Amino acid sequence: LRWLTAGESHGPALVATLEGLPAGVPITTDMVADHLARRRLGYGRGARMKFERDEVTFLGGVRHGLTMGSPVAVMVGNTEWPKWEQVMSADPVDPEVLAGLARNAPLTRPRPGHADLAGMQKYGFDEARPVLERASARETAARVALGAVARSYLKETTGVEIVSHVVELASAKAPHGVYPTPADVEKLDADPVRCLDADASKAMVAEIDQAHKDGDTLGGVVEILAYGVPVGLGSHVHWDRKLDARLAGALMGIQAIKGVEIGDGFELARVPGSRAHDEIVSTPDGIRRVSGRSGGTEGGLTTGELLRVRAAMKPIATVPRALKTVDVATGEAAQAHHQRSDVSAVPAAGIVAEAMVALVLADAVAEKFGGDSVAETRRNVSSYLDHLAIR
Ligand code: EPS
Repeated sequence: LRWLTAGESHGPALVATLEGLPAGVPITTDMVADHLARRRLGYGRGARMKFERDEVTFLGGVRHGLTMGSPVAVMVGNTEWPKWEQVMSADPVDPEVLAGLARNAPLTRPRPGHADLAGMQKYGFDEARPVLERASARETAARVALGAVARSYLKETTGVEIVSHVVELASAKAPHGVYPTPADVEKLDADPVRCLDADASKAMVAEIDQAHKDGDTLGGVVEILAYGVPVGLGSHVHWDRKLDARLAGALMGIQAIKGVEIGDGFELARVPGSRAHDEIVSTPDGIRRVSGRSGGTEGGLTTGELLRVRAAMKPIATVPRALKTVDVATGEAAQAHHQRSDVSAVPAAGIVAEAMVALVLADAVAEKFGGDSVAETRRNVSSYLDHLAIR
């Protein structure tokens, strides 16, 4: 599969294309809109989530609710565009008109933790607008749109289902080792912070309330689970074919993610080998692992057990109690630019992470099983599973 996104935070729309899917994947505007709505959930999001709407339009690749095998193109329109039409116009705008717009004031006080400063230096801009417009996590709406297509493909061809939950928010933690299933998604989406544990959820909400009062922002950890992943996605034979490497890269590519763990991840470095692996046993259901410490990958291949990955999000870098910076127009010490911000976007990051995991798994399924129609891919999947020499 190949996929790309384009579009700026305050542009007319985000667009995304996905090439390489077979024909016959069920997908509708509503299916995409549902996932985009899930991405807007979460206690601690800023004002923009309330007034802005995502408008989904398929531009290609889908007919009557099914993919056609041609590239899928989807547009996520931004209802705030009329306010930004001049500031973000693709065509030149009269400089006098621009000068009169408060929204167009040059952003010369780069925010620590954002792409602002290094982006200005690298691309030769004298203010941060052209950098932050693309660096913004608004772009994740385009990924979630494609993720909706990828997860439908996965479900149709392999039965894989993806669930995420928030396991840490600042110092509040959900109990370790409790994994939500697809049956819990509705409950998770109804929780203010998408946490399965009611007490931990309350503690997370309290953390957000306190940070809000303090003019601060918070990060956290999301865990993504993929159920029904067949054995043998990815490969041990080369570094860039290892599924865990591909998952880590995809998750690190989400704005504000600073760490990724597969299974018990860093914790495995702290225990001896006798307690770090998943012993193999024969059961009436076939060969199984007795535990899930590896997160469902060994040697870069999926094992057929529950796939489990975690991503750590740093606190939002637009801190209301603005951090120290330098005004690049004057060279003077200054306070970083701040207009508004989320206190925390960790619950939303979980939805974005689901999309990234779906895209990585869809890529690995397409590579392993091929097929130009969903029916053909399904036949290839069942033939492979039916002929596994060791079970
Ligand atoms: C974002 C900052 C905020 C978020 C935005 C991502 O926007 P603004 O700076 O305009 O208030 O609301 O996220 C979205 C708009 C979205 O749809 O997720 C950032 O700096 O990454």
